[in-house]
Amino acid sequence: MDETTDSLHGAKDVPQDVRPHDMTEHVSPASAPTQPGPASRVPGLLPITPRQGGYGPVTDKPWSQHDYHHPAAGWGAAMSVGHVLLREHELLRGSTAMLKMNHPVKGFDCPGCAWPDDQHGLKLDLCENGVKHTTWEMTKKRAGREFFARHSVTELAGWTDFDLENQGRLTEPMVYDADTDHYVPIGWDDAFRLVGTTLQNLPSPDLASFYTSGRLSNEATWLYQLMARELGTNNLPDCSNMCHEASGRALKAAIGTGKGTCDLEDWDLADAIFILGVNASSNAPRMLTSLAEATKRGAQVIHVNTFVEAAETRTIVPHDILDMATFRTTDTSTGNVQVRPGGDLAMLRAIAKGTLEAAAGDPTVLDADFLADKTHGFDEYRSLLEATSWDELVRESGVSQKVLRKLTDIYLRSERTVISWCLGVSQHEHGVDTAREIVNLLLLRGNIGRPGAGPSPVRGHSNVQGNRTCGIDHNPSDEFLDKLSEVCNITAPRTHGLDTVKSIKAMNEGKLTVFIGMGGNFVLAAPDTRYTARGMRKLDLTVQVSTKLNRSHLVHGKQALILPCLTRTEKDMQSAGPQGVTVEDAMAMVHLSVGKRRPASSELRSEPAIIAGMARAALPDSPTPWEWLVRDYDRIRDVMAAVLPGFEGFNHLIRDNHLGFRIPQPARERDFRTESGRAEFSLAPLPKIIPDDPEVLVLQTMRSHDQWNTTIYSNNDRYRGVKNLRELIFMNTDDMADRGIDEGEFVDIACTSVDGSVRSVSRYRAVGYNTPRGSAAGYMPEMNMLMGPLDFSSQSDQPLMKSLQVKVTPTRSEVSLDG
Ligand SMILES: Nc1nc2c(c(=O)[nH]1)N[C@H]1C(S)=C(S)[C@@H](COP(=O)(O)OP(=O)(O)OC[C@H]3O[C@@H](n4cnc5c(=O)[nH]c(N)nc54)[C@H](O)[C@@H]3O)O[C@H]1N2
Ligand SMILES: Nc1nc2c(c(=O)[nH]1)N[C@H]1C(S)=C(S)[C@@H](COP(=O)(O)OP(=O)(O)OC[C@H]3O[C@@H](n4cnc5c(=O)[nH]c(N)nc54)[C@H](O)[C@@H]3O)O[C@H]1N2
Ligand SMILES: [Mo]
Repeated sequence: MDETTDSLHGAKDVPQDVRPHDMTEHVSPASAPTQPGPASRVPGLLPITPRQGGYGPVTDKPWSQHDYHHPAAGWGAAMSVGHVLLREHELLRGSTAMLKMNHPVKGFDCPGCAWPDDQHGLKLDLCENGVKHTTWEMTKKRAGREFFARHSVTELAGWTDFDLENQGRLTEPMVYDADTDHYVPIGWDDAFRLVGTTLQNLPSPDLASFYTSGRLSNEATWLYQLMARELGTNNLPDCSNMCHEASGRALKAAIGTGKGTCDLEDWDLADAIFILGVNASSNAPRMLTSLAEATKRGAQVIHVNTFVEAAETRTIVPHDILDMATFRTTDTSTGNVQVRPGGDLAMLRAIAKGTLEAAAGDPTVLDADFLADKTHGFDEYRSLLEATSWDELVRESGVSQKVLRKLTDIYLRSERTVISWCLGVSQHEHGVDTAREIVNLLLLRGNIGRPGAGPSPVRGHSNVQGNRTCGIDHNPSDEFLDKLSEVCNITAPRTHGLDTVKSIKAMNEGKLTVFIGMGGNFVLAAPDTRYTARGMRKLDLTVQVSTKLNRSHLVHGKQALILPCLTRTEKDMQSAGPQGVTVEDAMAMVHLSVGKRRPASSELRSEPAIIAGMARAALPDSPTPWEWLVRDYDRIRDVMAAVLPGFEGFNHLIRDNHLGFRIPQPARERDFRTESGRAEFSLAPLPKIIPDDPEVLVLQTMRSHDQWNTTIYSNNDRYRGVKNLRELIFMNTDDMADRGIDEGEFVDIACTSVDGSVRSVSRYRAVGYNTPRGSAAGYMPEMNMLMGPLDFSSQSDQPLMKSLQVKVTPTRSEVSLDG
C-alpha cells in the first residue's frame, strides 16, 4: 500500500504546564464569533481540577507521546493486567476469575466486549481489556452509606470521573436528599414505592424514558421492555442508538435481518477479511487471534482506518503461551489503507467498480446465478457504478487509484470474503449507506450466506445485540408487539418511542419527567454533555441502576435514586437457587453465564429482581406475575420462548449446548426477508465529506486503550504511545504547521454544529499523529461537549461522533477559572 504510510512520529517529551484552566465549555449562537469567550459554568457538571487527564485520574505527571514499536497484546498486555490486578488488590481473586471468564461450561460471560468465545471450547480466550474490565467490577473498595454521608453531591461533582468510579462498588439503595445535598440510604421497598407512585401518577406513560446500556442480560432486558410496554410506552432508548443503529438499519433493509451473518468459523475460512473502522487491539482484542490465524494461513487481512492502529501490524497471540514465552509475533495485517474520514463508502464503491470492469473481460468474477436469483436492483447498481468516475472515487475516499485497484485485486482473488466494521463506519451521517455499500460489494460475488463469507459488524457491549433481540427497541415491529400482547396478556403501545437523541430533546422541552437508566452513564455517553445535563436536571425523577458511582448519579432529577445491582461475576441467589442469565454475542450465539463470586454487598439485588420490584410497584394490577418470574429465571425464559422467534425450547437449548445456540438467521441461508424476498442493492449518492472551508478539520471521537466507554482506567493510550494525557487532539503535522501550532502546544477547538451554533473546549494539547490531512481525533467522553443536539445522522439518528466539524487555533489568552 505504497500511497499510505504507517510510520508514526518520533518521541516527544514536552515541557509541562499543569496550571488549572478553564473547566467549562460554552455554546455560542450561530452569529457569535467562534473564538472561545467567557465561559458560563454549569455547577457541578465537571471536576474543578487541572484536567490534563481529562475525566481520568488527576495528574501532574509529565505527559509524553512516543512511537509504539511493540506488538499488540502479549507481555505488554500481561504486564498491564498485572498492574491493574495489583492496584485492585485482586491478584489472586482476579486470576481465579480469569480462568472462569468465557469458560464454556462453568464460566460467566466476560462483561466486556461482544466478540464471541472460542467455539472449540478448548482455549481460554483471555484479553487484557476483558481482565481489566472484570477486575474493575470485582474491586474490594466500596462506596457505602458512610461514603455518601461524608461527601455532598456538589462536592462529588467536583471529582473526576475516575475518582467517582474508583470509590468501588455501590452497596445499598440511596436516595437524594435535597435538604442536605447528600445521598442517604433508602430501603428497597421504599425505593420501589417512589418509582411506582411516580410512574402511576404520570399523566401519560410517554413522559418516562427507559434507557438500557448493553450490559443487561437477556432475562433482565425482557422484563424491562415488558414493564415499559405494560405501562404503555415504547420509550426505550439504548446505547445502540449511539453505536450500531446504522448497521442494524442497513442490514435489515438489505438482507432482512439487522445482524451480521458470520460466525467465528466463517472468519476461520475466509481468504480475505476487510476490517473497516475498528481499533481491534484495544476494543475487540480477542479478534487479534482470528486475524493472526488468518495471516498464518495466507489470507489477506486489510485494515481500513483513518489511523494505522496497533492491530494493523503485529500481535503476540494472547492465549498462546509459546508465543508469549518467546515473544514470537504474528502479523495481524497484510495491508493498511488510510481513508479520509467517512471515505469508506467511496472506497467500497471503487472496489465494486473495479469488479465490474474485471467482469467485462471475465464474467465469472460475478456470481451471475446468485445475482439473478437472489438479489434485486443489480442493473441499477451497475449503471450507478458506470456513472461514477474514478477521479470522484479517489477524491472522496482519499485513497489513490493504484491502491483502490490493488484492493479490487484482493477482492477478486478471494473466494470467500468477510467484511467487518465498527464505529468508524456507523457513526457518520452516511453510516447506513456505507453499511449497505458493504453488502452491495459482497453481493456482487455471492459473498453472503455461504461458508467463510459475509457482513460481520463488531458489536460493542457484551449483550448489546441480545438487548435488541429481546425487545429493547423504540421502533418495535407490529409482529413483535402482537405476539407480546398475546402471550403476556397486555395491550402493547403502537406509537414508536423516543431514542437517545430524542430523549435528550424531550427532557429539555419538558416532554419527559422520568428517566430510568438500566446501567450505563447516560450523561457522559450522550452527545452535548451540557445540554444533556440540563435536560436531566429538569426531570422529576431519575433512577440509575448501577454498579459504581458515576456522573449520571450527580447530574440528576429533583428526586433521584441509585439502585445498586449484582454484576455478572457474582452469584445471583433467588428462591429456586442460584440463577444464570443469557447473553448473545456479536455473532448471534446465545449462551448461559453464571456468576460465582460472593456479592459485593448483601444488600445488592439482581437486575431482574430490581426491575420486577419497580414493575410491581408501578403496575399493581399487572397480569404479569413479576415476583414469581424472578424466583426462577427459567420461568422468564419460558415466556421469552413463547414470544421470540428462534427461542423455542430456550431452557433446553442453553442447557444442552454449553457453547450456546445460534439464533436462526434466515439471511445466512440466503433467505432474505425483505419486501422483494431478495437481497437489495442500494443506490446511495456519494456523500459529501470534504468540508468547503479549508480551515475546518473533521474530528473523530474515540476510545483510548485504557478505558471502557465512560469508565477511564488511566490516562494512558499504550498503542498510540500516549502517557498521562487525555485532553489532546491528534492532528496531521502539516495541518498543525498551517495553523502555526507547535507540538504539545495548547489549542482551542471550536465545533460548528449543523445549525451553525458553536461549542468549544480550550487548552487541549495538540499532538502530531499519522492521520490524513484535514482530519483530527480525540477522546470520548471528554469531547462529547463539542456536539450539538442536532448533530445526528438523518439516516440512523446516531450522533455524528466520528465527523465533527472543528477549527483548531492556538490558545492565546489565559482564561480565568471563574470565566
Ligand atoms: N477496551 C474497550 N473495549 C471496548 C470498548 C471500550 O470502550 N474499551 N467499547 C465497546 C463498544 S460499546 C464499542 S461500540 C466498540 C467500539 O470499537 P471501535 O469502533 O474500535 O471504537 P472507537 O474507539 O470509537 O474507534 C473507532 C475506530 O475507527 C477509526 N475511524 C474513525 N473514523 C473512521 C472512518 O471514517 N473510516 C474508517 N475506516 N475508520 C475510522 C478510528 O481511527 C478508530 O480506530 O468497542 C467495544 N469494546
Ligand atoms: N463522543 C462519543 N461518544 C460516545 C461514543 C463515541 O464513540 N464517541 N460511543 C458511544 C457508544 S458506542 C456507546 S455503546 C455508549 C456507551 O454508553 P453507556 O453504555 O451508557 O456507558 P458505559 O460507560 O458503558 O457505562 C458505564 C457504567 O455502567 C454501570 N455498569 C457497569 N456494569 C454494570 C452492570 O453489570 N449492570 C448495571 N446495571 N450497570 C453497570 C457502571 O455504573 C458504569 O459507571 O457511549 C457512546 N458515546
Ligand atoms: Mo457501543
